[in-house]
Amino acid sequence: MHNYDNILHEYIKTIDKKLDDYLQASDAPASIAEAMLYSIFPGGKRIRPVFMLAVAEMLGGKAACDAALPFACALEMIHTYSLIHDDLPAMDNDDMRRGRPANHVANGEAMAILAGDGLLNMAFEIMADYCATVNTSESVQAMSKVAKYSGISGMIGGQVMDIKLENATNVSETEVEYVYTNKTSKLFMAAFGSGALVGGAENSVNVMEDIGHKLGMAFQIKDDLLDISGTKVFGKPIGSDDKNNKSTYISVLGEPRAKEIYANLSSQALESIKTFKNSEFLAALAESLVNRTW
Ligand code: GRG
Repeated sequence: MHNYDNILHEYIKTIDKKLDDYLQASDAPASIAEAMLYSIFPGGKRIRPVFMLAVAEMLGGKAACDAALPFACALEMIHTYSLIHDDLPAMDNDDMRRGRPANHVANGEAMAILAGDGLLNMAFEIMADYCATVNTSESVQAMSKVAKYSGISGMIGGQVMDIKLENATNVSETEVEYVYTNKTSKLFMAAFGSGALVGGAENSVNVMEDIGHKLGMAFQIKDDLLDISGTKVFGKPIGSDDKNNKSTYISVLGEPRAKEIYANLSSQALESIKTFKNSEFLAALAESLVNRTW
């Protein structure tokens, strides 16, 4: 879809330009600035910030999309910090990320830890500065949501349980669901929920977050399926989950059931998106994400 590609390209260009502005504006020592830039550029799919901008624009128009930009950049910085830390020897110990050496391999472990910390702090500085400028309850709620869903009641909590379940036997579906919901879905929920808040659509926050949850779960199951099928070309090495003895829907429930859950979540999320006006781009984006082969 020609128009879809153009819109996606424009969103990514806007996000990348703003990320660059934020990072260039700091007076940090060159070594840490370079280590932070190393993981932000060239980026990955930018799926979370694009979702946030698309949700805000669908619900609140162009002005809402502009207002969502600081939160979208903050979310991408938090996502990137999590990838840097996840690759460290103390965590998943992966040497490659996005097709090139992981941050700690390129910049050393100390600088990689600090680059992750630097991105996390900068994310909150950006959101706090924006909230102080516009002084609205919606913006403060949006920041709070990003904080909660990336913290111990979200991504960090999911990562903790993921580590605890490594090498465990008799892992239940509920335990894996907790990990997927928190480690992966919560950042998608932050994108959808904060996008709705900044889009001035408080009434739609819950339904948006439900869509984010389902898409995040489907995204993670797809990631697991790609990890075993050997078609993942851009990301962690193939078979990474197996190497780390991760519990996944595939290892706990079997591949056919994992595929069934994935298909149900994807179609429910898509159906729900399509109930909104002006949802063509968001629906196409969600569809391309769940159908990805990379
Ligand atoms: C270190 C606190 C802390 C958390 C780490 C996000 C995470 C938690 C670990 C990364 C490993 C992983 C497989 C997480 C599940 C979510 C996921 C598939 C992340 C990769 O996201 P993409 O595919 O990455 O959007 P790109 O490179 O495209 O940005």
